[in-house]
Amino acid sequence: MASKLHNLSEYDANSMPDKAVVAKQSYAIAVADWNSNVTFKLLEGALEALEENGAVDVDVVHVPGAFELTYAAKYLQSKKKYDAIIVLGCVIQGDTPHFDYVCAGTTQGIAHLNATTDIPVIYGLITTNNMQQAEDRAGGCLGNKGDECAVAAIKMVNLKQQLKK
Ligand code: INI
Repeated sequence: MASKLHNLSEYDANSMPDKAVVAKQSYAIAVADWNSNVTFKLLEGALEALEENGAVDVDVVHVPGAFELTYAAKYLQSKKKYDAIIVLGCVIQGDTPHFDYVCAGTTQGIAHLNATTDIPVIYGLITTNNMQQAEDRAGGCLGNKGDECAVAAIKMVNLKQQLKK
């Protein structure tokens, strides 16, 4: 969770794998078009952070809303091309319980993929009470969750390679 103490874009560059290693890997990003003013900023952040850390092979697919992210991630996994998949979305609290169902469904879907499959799916779903909180986390005063997800994706691929040895 982003707070005044934690900026989502900050990470220790020394803890990242060698760029030449990352350059050999493939990444996919599934981004939801709902609240695109936020999610496209997350996408920008993720792409920039991946590039900054050496990634050159990055594919992007779009889905209508957060609820479709699980399907996209599952399909991307099945292609057996990607070392990690990042999902990006933004769900903002409204007047009805719809928010809760979309958040829970998406979160459980992604958690299920991580618990049952080998290719890490990185969870870039912003769930906030209002638009300002979302903007703060998409390149605003609390950094960019897209950056955080890119860093997490690279670290998980590295972890998997370490564990395989
Ligand atoms: N999808 C989002 O990504 N964010 C939202 O805030 C949102 N709201 O509020 O409804 C939303 N709904 C659409 C949903 O994700 C699916 O696309 C739709 O239900 C079709 O399956």
